[in-house]
Amino acid sequence: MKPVTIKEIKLHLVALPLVEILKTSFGAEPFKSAIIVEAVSGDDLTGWGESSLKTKPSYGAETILTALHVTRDFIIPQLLGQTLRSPTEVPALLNSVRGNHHARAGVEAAIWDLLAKANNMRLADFFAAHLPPGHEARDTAVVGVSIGIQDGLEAQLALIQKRLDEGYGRIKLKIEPGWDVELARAARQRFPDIMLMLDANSAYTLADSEHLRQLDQFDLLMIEQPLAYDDIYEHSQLQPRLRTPVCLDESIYSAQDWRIALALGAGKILNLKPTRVGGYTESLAIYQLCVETRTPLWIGGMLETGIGRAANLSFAALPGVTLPSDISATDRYFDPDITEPPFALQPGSSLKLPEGPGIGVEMQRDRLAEAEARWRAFNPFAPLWD
Ligand code: OSB
Ligand code: MG
Repeated sequence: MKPVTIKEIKLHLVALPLVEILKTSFGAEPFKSAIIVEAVSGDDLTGWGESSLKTKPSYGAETILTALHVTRDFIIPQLLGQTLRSPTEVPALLNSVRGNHHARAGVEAAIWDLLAKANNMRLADFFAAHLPPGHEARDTAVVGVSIGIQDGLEAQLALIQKRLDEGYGRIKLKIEPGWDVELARAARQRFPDIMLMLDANSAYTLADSEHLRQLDQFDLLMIEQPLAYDDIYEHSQLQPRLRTPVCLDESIYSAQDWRIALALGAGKILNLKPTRVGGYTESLAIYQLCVETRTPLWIGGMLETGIGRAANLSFAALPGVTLPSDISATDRYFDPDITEPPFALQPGSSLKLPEGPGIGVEMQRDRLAEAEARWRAFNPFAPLWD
C-alpha cells in the first residue's frame, strides 16, 4: 500500500436544511449539522470525512461544538506531518484523546478516503482489504428508511405509504411513551407484510417491560435502544422478557461494549454507526466480532451528508452486514446535498456504490461554502469566550 503524509487538515462546520425533519423521542433539530473534515496529503490529494453530530447532547454526549474543540485542539495536532500506511494506524496515534468518538471518527474517515484514493481503490474494497479473505464488498447495499414521529396516525400511515411507493423495503418508526403500541397496531393493520421495526432512542425504563411486551404481537424485525442511552445491563434484563429482538444503538461505543452486551444477552442485533464507535477501524473490529458470533448487523445513520453516507454505504456493502441499513436516497435528506452524484434508490431497496476511488462522490465546493455560511447564520450559540 502506498503511504500518505498528512500535510493539512481543514474543518468545515455546515448546516443543511432537511427535506424531512426527523423527530425522535429526544426531539428534532431543524438543520443537519456536521463537521466536514478535509485531509490533504503531501502530494495534494484530498480525503473527506464527516463528524455527524447534533447541536445538542441529545443522542449522545458530544455536540458539534465539543467535537470542533476536540478535533482542532487535540486530534489534528497528533496527526499533522505523520506518514501513514493504513488508516488503522490512526487510533494508536490518538491514544491520548479519550472518548469523543464522533470527533475521532470524522478525521479517521478523511484519512480512509485519502489512503483509498492514494491507492486508487474504492473505499469498500479498501475496507475489505483490511478483513480476512472472503469479505469482498458487493456493488450495492440493501437499505431501509427511518421515519420520524408525526402529528397523528393518518399522517404517519400516509408517510409509510409514500416510502413504500418509493421502493423502501424496510420501514423504521420512531416511538416514545404514548406513541408506540397503537402506532404499531395501526401500521401492522394497514401494512400486514412489510418489514417493520421501531426505534425508541432510550425513551423507556425497565418498569415499562410489560408495556413493551405488547409490541411482541406485531411481528417486528426488532426494537432499537428501548432503555437508557448508556445502559447495557438493564437491556439484558429486558431482552428475555420480549420475543421481539432488541437492537442496541446508543449504548455501544466499542467492540468491547458489544462483547459485554452479547455475553449478558442484552440484545440480538447491532446498529453499527461508524461515527459512534470512533471510526472505521473500530467498526471493522465490531464487524469481525459479529461475523464470528453470527450476530445480525446493519449500518445506522445520523442523517449524514453525502460525505458520511458514501463511506457508510461502502461499509454496508461488506457481506457481514446482513440486515437493511439506515442509509436512504439523497432526496430523503437534502435538496441538494453537498456532493454529487445523488444516491437514488434501486430495485430491491438498495443503493449502488459509487464507482470512483475512495468514497467515490465529489464535493461541490460552492454548496459547501453555502452550507458553512448557513451554519454561521443559524449557529444558536453565543461565542464561548471573547
Ligand atoms: O437513532 O438511529 C437513530 C438519526 C439521528 C440520530 C439518531 C438516529 C437517527 C436515525 C436516522 O434514525 C437514520 C438515517 O440517517 O437515515
Ligand atoms: Mg437508533
